[in-house]
Amino acid sequence: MENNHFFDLNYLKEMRVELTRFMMAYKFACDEINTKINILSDEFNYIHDYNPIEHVKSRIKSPESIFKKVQRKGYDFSLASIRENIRDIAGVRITCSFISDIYVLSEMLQNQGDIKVVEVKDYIKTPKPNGYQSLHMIVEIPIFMSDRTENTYVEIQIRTIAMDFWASLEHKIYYKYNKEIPGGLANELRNAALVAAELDRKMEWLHKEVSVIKEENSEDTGLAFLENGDIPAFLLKALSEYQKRIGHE
Ligand code: 0O2
Repeated sequence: MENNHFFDLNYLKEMRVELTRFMMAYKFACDEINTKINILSDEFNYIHDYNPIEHVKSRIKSPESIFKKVQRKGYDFSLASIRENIRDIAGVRITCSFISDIYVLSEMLQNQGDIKVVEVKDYIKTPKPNGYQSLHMIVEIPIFMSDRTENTYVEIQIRTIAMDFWASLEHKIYYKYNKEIPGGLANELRNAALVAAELDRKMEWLHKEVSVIKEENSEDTGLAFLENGDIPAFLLKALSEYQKRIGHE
């Protein structure tokens, strides 16, 4: 009885603290990545004339899902093995307007000094056979705790609104049919993915055309960025004074 860990109160307490620490690191990692994305988003709102970030969602994988994945992949059940092998416990999904935004954003994140890129899977250049498209990155970031630093993996998925729309419907259908989507439906989903990709290409083209026209107009007045209603009043005032001084009224 004495040797049975499950009746040892101290052992159970230690286990609880260990597990709490383990899951907490992933929550903090999500918070860190969300902060980085919020900073980029605010910077885009204030400095540039449009923001590529449409939505951001984050989630921590449930213990049940972690357990199932460990079992499915045949990994060891120790915390050390789970930490090393299950790299999507913390997940952040960013939805962008255009395909080019996905790559701009992924570069910006990859260039941040405290982010180590471990793996990039480009399902946009090479979609999955079912039609799934998205850019996936596994990154590692340091989480500074009171007595240790935990390097923690986060999976970042970046996709367009059209890709996200497709993926969420496919996800629902996949589970509705218990992971065995009937052939006819799977074909229709593949076709829908092609239509979504075509829509993304068209929207990108339109976006570029509009940007060129905007740039031409802004060269005329030099005031393009005044169109952004989010610019603080003191900045507008300073800019207008400056323009008066250099004779650009
Ligand atoms: P959830 O609920 O989003 O967390 P594996 O995890 O073993 O399946 P791998 O190589 O580790 O494969 O991961 P991969 O291919 O990078 O994709 C993992 C995540 O991408 C999935 O997480 C989904 O979120 C998303 N994903 C990948 N393929 C598809 C797909 O065909 N359809 C949809 N709708 N989403 C996909 P989870 O853990 O499966 O789900």
